[in-house]
Amino acid sequence: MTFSLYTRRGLTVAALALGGLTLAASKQGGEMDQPRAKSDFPKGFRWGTATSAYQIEGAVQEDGRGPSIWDTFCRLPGKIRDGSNGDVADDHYHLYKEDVALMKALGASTYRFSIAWPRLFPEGRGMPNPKGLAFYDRLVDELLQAGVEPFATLYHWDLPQALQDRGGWESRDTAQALADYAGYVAAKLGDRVGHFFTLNEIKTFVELGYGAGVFAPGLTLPKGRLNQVRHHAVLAHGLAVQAVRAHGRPGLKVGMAEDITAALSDLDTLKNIRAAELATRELNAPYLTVMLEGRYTDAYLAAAGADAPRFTANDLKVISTPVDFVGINVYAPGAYVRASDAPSGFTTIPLPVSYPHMQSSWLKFGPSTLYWAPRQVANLWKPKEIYITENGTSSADRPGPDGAVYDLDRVMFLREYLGNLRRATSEGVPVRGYFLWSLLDNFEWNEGYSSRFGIVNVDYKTQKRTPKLSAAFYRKVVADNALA
Ligand code: PNW
Repeated sequence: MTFSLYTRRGLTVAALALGGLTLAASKQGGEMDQPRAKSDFPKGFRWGTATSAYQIEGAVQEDGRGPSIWDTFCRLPGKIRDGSNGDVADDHYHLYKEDVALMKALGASTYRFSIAWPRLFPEGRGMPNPKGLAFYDRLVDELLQAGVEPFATLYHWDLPQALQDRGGWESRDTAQALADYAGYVAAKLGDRVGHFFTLNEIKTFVELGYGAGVFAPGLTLPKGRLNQVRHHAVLAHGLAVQAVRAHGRPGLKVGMAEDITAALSDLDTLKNIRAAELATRELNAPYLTVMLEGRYTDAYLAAAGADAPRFTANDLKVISTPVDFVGINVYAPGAYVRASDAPSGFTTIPLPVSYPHMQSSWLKFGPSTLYWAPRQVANLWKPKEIYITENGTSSADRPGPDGAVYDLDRVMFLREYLGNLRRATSEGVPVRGYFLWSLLDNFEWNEGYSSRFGIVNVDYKTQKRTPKLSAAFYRKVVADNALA
């Protein structure tokens, strides 16, 4: 590639980003712009972006919203890297129309957002707050008007503080409270929202919030109590699936949006591929595996010993209530393994310290994870439909002197991961859609605003939105339903 070509394309991209996603690049001519063979995704494949309430909405004291565990946690000194909180975030509560317009400009046909439980039930249960629901009524109507199909997550980590005060996920009652809230939402929004996700990434909020203590509510529970928290959370999922079905219209679809720990094999021989699949089943034992099989694996129960969760046979039935689809969040390889003679059938290969990662140190670069994870889910559990409910990356991107954001690392990441997703769909793995995390830079939990995952830059001082290079990239993928 010559320098002059780079410059020319650079300028084109700058105009594009500043001009609000008008795609002029293909009109520029030159050898780089010749049409190439397209690699298609299946017809009707759903392309979207994803966000969550506490990370973008702000307006935490408005219209009767009650406090959540994240409002409380952010006030604890030293817990959030930049000392920030979600009080204002992207001010999406007020700017949602602008944000829906961004989605429309992107050409995305779907949007995954979450509903803030403490807006609807400030105390977690009891009397609903109609003003809280009214916001999601407005948002859903705006989306539908823009031709964007709403996919709603019921729980993206913002537990009402009032419920935490009564034990939070250590209490079995919290699972029932979530189901009651889920049924209410399905009754009120289910006429217009056709897809619901129960809980987002049980694994992440349990491990980091109740185990490591680095996420809200900041607890470091001993093993037995932690296993009980895991159990209550998957129980909440099953109860919520039933509640959504009981209160929503017929035909409405419901499933999970779980962080899969996907094992990759070090060398893809048939034996190793099988071992990796076994490893994935085992590594997700208290989460996806119990939700989809209705049993805790023998190895999980044996390893837990006296610390195993207390449960009934009926609990397992509820937890594994059939779902309409499996949603998986896929960012990084969960482990590298190979076949072995050990009882488990696999052994784990350590990562070299030089193994590459994106801006976030946990975000190891492993594009083939987006091939193997859905393929393993399809082989292990045979779901009718799979959604990639999150995929994306952080980047230390900043607007340049020309105002544009050249997040080339994110474009590279998306191109490689999507190429692997396409391999999966072309082999018949039933992936029906993909939600890019995230539409906007936003409040990245304990990283505060220091970590940016958006394809649209947010200037937190002015709330100005500027689509990045990756937005132009994604817009073209969506328009072509293909990778160039
Ligand atoms: C997911 N980890 O969180 C969440 O669903 C989003 O809310 C979040 O913004 C996004 O991924 C990006 O982080 C995770 O440390 C947070 O392995 C941390 C980890 C994984 C997922």
